[in-house]
Amino acid sequence: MFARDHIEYQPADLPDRMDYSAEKSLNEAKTFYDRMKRRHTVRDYSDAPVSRDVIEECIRTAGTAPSGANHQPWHFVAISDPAFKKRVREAAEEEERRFYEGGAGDEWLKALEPIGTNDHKPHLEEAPWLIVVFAQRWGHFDDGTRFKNYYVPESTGIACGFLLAALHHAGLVTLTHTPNPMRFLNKMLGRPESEKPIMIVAVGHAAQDAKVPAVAKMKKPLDEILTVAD
Ligand code: IYR
Repeated sequence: MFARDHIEYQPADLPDRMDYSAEKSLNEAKTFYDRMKRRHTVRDYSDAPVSRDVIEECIRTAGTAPSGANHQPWHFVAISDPAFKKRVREAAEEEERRFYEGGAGDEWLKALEPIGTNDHKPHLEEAPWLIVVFAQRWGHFDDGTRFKNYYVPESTGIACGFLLAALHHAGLVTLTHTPNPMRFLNKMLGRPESEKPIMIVAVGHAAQDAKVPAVAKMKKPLDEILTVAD
């Protein structure tokens, strides 16, 4: 990327100012909430294709996320090759079988009952794209020596949030999938040891008869998630 050890602080004028009136600000906030509350995690995909261009634009958005020391400690692998998706599905299902057969523990399995998940993951093949998100635990200078990354879980979590919002905004549906452990993805996708797979995001269009778990739409009311000190 760039020689990180040679960058000095240089102030730049704030670009892209948005000095909205209070009224416009509230309207924009409402409009965005209205859009985001229509995002649903979907497990049933149609075979309608999604162009690589859309995926690239959404990953560009993810790449604008704030990160510790602006190190941008993430890498995305976008997969549309059916043979690759099949291999990811098979490996993920193998891990999930262990999870659902008891590895998760009784309390966790009970918590998942209302979500209706199991070890069967056809969406990993049916969705036109899988985006695998890797967190870079450390980076490398051009000479091969390592540098530390900071706030890696927070930074990559924010980038994943941006990615899901961008995909939704583009009219696509997603499923965040976290097989555990996910190390098989490093080998399969040729990613280095410094990177930890944190999420597979299935992306596509919802099947005509797609269902979601009713419980997933029960969001906590504002007074439960917000305390104001004013
Ligand atoms: N990774 C498993 C289990 C799972 C765990 C949680 I926490 C969920 O919210 C949903 C699923 C799976 O994908 O089935």
